[in-house]
Amino acid sequence: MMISPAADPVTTEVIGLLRSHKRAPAMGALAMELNISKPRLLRALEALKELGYVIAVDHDQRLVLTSTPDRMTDIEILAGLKTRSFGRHLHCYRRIGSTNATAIDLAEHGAPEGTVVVAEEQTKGRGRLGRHWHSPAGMGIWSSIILRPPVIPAQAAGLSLLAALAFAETAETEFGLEVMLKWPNDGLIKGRKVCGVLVELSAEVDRVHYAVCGVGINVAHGVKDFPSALRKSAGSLAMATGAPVERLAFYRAFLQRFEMIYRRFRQEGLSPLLADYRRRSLLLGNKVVVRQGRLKIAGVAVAIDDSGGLVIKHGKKETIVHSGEATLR
Ligand code: BTX
Repeated sequence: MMISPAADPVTTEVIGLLRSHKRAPAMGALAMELNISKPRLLRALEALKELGYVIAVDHDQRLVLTSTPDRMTDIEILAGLKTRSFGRHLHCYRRIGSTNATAIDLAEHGAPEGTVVVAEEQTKGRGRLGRHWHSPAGMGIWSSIILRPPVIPAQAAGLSLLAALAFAETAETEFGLEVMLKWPNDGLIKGRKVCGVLVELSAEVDRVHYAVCGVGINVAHGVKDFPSALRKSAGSLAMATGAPVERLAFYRAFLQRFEMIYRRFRQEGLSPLLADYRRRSLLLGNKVVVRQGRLKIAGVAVAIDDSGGLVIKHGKKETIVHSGEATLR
């Protein structure tokens, strides 16, 4: 089900007014100011309360917005979002199968670059290679962005690296955390996976039609909120900082950062951005195994080349891999 308080112009106006006044007018005066009936205003206030806004009435009967919910709704994401295209078209859901699946559907129907699908909960969150991504309600940021980069498919592979880099830079800037990137697309903090990226492409040999860049960020989980199989490997921003983390503020900062990185990628390609990725690489300089289906490549990760491929040295030979599951040996 979609959540879109912004779709109702009255709700949008009411919340705008409440936000901009420490003490907004009393109910009757507010209805007059908005040129709506009092019952219509009451309906909008009820809808806002249901979404978790706390609106008090002070001794003069004036309305006071005392708190806003940390919910991934269009109205809240857009409040203070400083991007040109990322998130300017927003599809917010309470519960969805997979934001990537819905974004692919929207992209097929012509949704513009920067369109975002975000959900409070995913019931069929996708990882890479058909794996599952655990995405419980209210705990994380489960979101997909539609991109239409003017590149060939091989170049679009770099988008996974850039989304992971955007996560790392956001977590560092917002919280001073140290993030390591496990090629190609895991964001780890204190050895635990906090962020995963799944890029799905529609392309012909010479041209990408669109890329859907799905990003999952664990925000509020404590260890016990993960299924037992993930308790040793997964982490969240709250676990890393040791304090509650507001999803909305982090998400806005992430969208801004990712848009900045992506614009540079469109103008200059991947290679100027890779230094920032390499600095955070968990694998470089270490013994690794990369599995690609049944194929297993073992050696030392010596470089990430300018196309984003991992260069593995074994004996005197070097192999460059562009996809796969890497583990430290
Ligand atoms: P991945 O294949 O690299 O990681 C999936 C693996 O990670 C799983 O097999 C499991 O071991 C582990 N895992 C599952 N859920 C979590 C979690 N919440 N935190 C840490 N580890 C986990 C990574 O795939 C790509 C994930 C992308 C998820 C986003 S969410 C929004 C978008 N929509 C969608 O369906 N997928 C993407």
